[in-house]
Amino acid sequence: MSSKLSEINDEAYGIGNITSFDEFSVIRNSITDSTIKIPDFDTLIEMLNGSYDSFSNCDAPLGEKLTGTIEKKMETEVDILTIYEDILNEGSNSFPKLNKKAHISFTHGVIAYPLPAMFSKLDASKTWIAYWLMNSCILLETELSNNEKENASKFLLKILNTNINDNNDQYQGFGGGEYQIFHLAASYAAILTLALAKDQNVWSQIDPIKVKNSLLELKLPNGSFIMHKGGESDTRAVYCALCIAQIFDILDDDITKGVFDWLIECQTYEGGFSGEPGDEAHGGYTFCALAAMFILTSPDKILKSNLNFDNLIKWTVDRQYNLEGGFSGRTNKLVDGCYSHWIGGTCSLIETLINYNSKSKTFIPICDRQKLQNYILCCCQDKFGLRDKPGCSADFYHTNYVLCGLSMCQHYQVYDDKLSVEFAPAFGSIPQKISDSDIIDIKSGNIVSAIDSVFGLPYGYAKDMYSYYHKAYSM
Ligand code: FPP
Ligand code: K
Ligand code: ZN
Repeated sequence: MSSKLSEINDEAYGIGNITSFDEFSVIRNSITDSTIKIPDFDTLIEMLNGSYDSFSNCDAPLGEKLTGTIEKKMETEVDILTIYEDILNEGSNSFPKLNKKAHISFTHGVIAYPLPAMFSKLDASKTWIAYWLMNSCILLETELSNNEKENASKFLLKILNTNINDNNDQYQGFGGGEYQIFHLAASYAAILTLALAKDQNVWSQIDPIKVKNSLLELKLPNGSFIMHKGGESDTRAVYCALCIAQIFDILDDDITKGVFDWLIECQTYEGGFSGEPGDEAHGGYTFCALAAMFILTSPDKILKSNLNFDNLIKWTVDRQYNLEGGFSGRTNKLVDGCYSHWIGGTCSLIETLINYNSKSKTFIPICDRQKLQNYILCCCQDKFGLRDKPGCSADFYHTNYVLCGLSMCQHYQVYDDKLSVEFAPAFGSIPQKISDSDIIDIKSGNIVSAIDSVFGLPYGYAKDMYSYYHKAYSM
C-alpha cells in the first residue's frame, strides 16, 4: 500500500492509527471458490427476515452519558477492529474474497419471483427492487435471463401511468407500483431498470414528449423539482429528473433552467450538499447534486462555477474512516456500506474533475480504495448478499450500492471532451480498470463490472437507451 495514501488519511481523520491495520492492506491472498449450493427461495426469504421484519438492529438507543449515535459508533469500531484483528491473526488465508456465487444466488434467486407478504411495506419501492437486483446481477458479471428481463419489462409497462389533461396534453411516468401516482424516484429506478432490460419494443412504448410533460409539472420556479405532486423538493428529485431527461433526450432549457444555481445553494459550510438549502450536508444528497452537475454541464464549467471545490473535497475525504476503511454519510455518524456508492461515486466524480484539470497523466485518487475494498470484503458480506455493516443483514439496496462502491474501488474515470460534444456532457466519462497495485490489489475473483458513476448503471447502458431515443425522435 502506498504510504502516501495512508498519510493523507491519517492527517484527514485525526484518528489514532492501529499499527496492525496497514499490514492488513498488504495481505495478498486468494481463497478458492467455495461451492455454495444455490439456496431455494424459502431459505432466502427466511434469511431476509432479519432485514425486513424489523429495522431495529441498526437503531441507536440513547445511552446515559453519550448520545446513542456515539455509543453505537464506538461499538461499531470495536466490532470492526475485532474482525480485522481476527483476520490478521489467522493469516493471509483467511482474507475474505468476494463471495460472488453467494451474492449471485441472492440476486438471481429473488428476482424472478413475486415477493411474499412481508414485503408489503416495500410496495411503493417495486421499481427500486427491480433496479437494485438487476443492477447487482450485471455488476456481478452475470447476464440477465430473457425471463428476468421480460418479467421486469412487463411489470413496468403494467404500472406505467399515461394521463391526458383537459388541453389534450399527455403525460407518462411511473409510480412505485400498481395504482400509484407519478413519482420521480420511482420513475428513475423504473427507467434504469428498462435500460438494464434493453428491450427496444418496450422503450418504444414510452414517448419522451409525454415524459417531459410529467417532469415539467414537478418543476418549481426556483429551478428545483419536487418528487411528486404535493411532495418535497430536494437534490434527489433534481438528480432523478435530470437522469430521466438525459436518457429520454429531452434535456433542454425548460428542464435545466435555474437548476445549477439552486444546486450551488445546497452546498453547506462543511463542503458537502444538503437536500435543500439550509440543511445538513449528507452523502446521498451530495452525490445527487454533483452527479446532476455532470448531467447539466462539462467539467470545465463545473470547475469555473461558484462551487466551492476545495471544501467539497475536504468534506468528502473526511467521510472515510481510518479504522473502518468505509465511508460515513455525514459528520460524526456511522460507517455504512451504501455510502461506498453515495460517497464513493462522489469521490469518482471529484477525481474526474481533478484529473481533467491536471497536467499530469497519472491518476490522482482522493480516497483509499484498498481500505474501502477491505471494509466491503471483510465487513459488508452477509452469507448471501451485501450489507450496511457487521450485525446487519443483507438487503437489496445495500447489495446494489456496496457493489457499485466496489466497482468504484476497481476503476477510475477519464473524461473525454469529444464524447461530451458528440453525445452529452453526462456521457463524457470512460471507466478505466485500475491495475496499479499501489492503489488497490484486485484478485480476479473480486472483480466487478465497470460503473457509470453518473447514472449508477454499469457502463454503457444509459448511453444506449439515450441513443435509441436520440435516433428515434431526431428524424
Ligand atoms: C439519512 O439517513 C439519509 C438521508 C436523510 C437520505 C439520504 C439520501 C440518499 C441515500 C440519496 C438517495 C438517492 C436517490 C437517487 C433517491 P440516516 O440518518 O439513517 O443515515 P446516516 O446516519 O448514515 O446519516
Ligand atoms: K445509514
Ligand atoms: Zn446504508
